[in-house]
Amino acid sequence: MSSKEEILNELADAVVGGKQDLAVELANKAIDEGVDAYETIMKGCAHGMSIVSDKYDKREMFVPHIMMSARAMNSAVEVLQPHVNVESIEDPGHVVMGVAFGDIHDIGINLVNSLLAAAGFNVHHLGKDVAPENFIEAAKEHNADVIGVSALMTTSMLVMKDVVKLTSEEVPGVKVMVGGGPVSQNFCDDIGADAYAENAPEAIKAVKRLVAERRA
Ligand code: B12
Repeated sequence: MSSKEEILNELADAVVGGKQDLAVELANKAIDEGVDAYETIMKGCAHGMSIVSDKYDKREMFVPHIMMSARAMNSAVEVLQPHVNVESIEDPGHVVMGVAFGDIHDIGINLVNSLLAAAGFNVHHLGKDVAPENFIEAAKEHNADVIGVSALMTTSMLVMKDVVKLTSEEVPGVKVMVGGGPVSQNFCDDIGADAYAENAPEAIKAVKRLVAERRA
């Protein structure tokens, strides 16, 4: 029998190494041995992915490796997500999520979406390269509490400003949350968005706060 730390470290290593089958095997092992599923996602999968991003920045890893790591991470998260203890809130809130127009980076937002769904939120994911009007349409259709926009490029992050403007004109009261590599709290304040979060766990906290504010 392996210790919890061993399983989490091995899972993080499997993500870093892009070993999909091993990552799935370790995710199943974590469940079998009673390791908390949320902790396994954060300390195994997400931790592995943050090592990968650091290695990319230091030019120790390249894009093909990152794609293999993301695939391994997503497969492990798929195994773990149904085991996360969902809070028993009757209607925890509807969140429309998407990657800003012109941007196809979706590894990070997929991680945020998995944790939001695991936390019990109704997530309506619009995918990547989403025009501002499509966020608004979806917010109307799903009676959204929060719109979440992701951008990984300094060009596409500018689209967030249009989403904020259209939201206040067409669906006033709906909250806008922004995130992704180049985005910061300062940028969030500048464009008048309601929340910024640096990573997936912080995004969950932000959505909880925004839903509560909207319904207050
Ligand atoms: C993987 C990758 C790709 C993959 C994307 C695959 C995919 N399906 O996502 C591919 C190869 C396709 C790609 C393409 C390009 N890429 Co690229 N890519 C990356 C890379 C290496 C990793 C990004 C990543 O996945 N990180 C891991 C995840 C887990 O982290 P994350 O996204 O930051 O997400 C976390 C948080 O930010 C937050 N978060 C994310 N979204 C949201 C949303 C909300 C609402 C909230 C609250 C929080 C939140 O939570 C997440 C989890 O904790 C980065 C470099 C880097 N170090 O970031 C470059 C990078 C983003 N790419 C870059 C560029 C330039 C490009 C290309 C233009 C290259 C080219 N010339 O073709 C194209 C863009 C095409 C397009 N139109 O979008 C630049 C952007 C530069 C800039 N500042 O504008 C970067 C920074 C590389 C660099 N240093 O130059 N890329």
